[in-house]
Amino acid sequence: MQAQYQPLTAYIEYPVDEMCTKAATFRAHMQRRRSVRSFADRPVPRSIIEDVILTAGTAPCGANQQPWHFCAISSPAMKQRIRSAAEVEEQTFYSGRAPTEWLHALAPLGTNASKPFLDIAPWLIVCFAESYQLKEDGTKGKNYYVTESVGIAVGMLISAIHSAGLATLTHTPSPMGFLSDICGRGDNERAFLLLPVGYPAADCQVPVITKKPLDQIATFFDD
Ligand code: IYR
Repeated sequence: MQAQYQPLTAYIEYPVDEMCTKAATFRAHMQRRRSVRSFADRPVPRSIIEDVILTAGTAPCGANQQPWHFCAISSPAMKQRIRSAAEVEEQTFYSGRAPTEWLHALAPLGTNASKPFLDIAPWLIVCFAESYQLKEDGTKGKNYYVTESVGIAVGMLISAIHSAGLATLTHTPSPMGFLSDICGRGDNERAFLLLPVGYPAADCQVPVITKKPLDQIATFFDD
């Protein structure tokens, strides 16, 4: 297929001082984001969930293949099924499957096998990665940079949720095969991440953690 180009009309250039303010303001905004494990059961309008998913769908990705699918669940019965199945997996994880070193790394977060947020949060967004395409004639097509692409999309999804004023958690029950069954997704997709979305509970507590400073996460070569 021949490439087709059009002018970049959507780009907006800001004066440098305004760029500096924007970058710093956005940083401060993102630094207020916390992973939340304790949600209120207050409802969240579906249109917000549609918008944050559409934001994720703008993510850059390998060959523009958009190898993702998002299942947005507010059905109480489905949330209950997901919670029950996740807690079965988590029980085995915390009581034997997880190596001691892993449990040691999780200790500062205080997590355990109980996952009430899975049926209390008003929405669950289950993110699937399309490992390969399944064409109409039944043949398979290759997708490129699937993990990178879906990782970027989910990062944008989390930012969009935070920006809307809601809280979420990157939840990874492992293994996640039960999510494909409950959501009815095909063999060419694998569950990537589960995000409960909603308001934090009024008495929500978060672990005391710090993020690495700039000199530990970046090296500049600019002299
Ligand atoms: N899936 C488990 C364990 C867990 C693993 C990591 I890495 C975390 O950052 C947090 C939890 C759970 O959800 O409890």
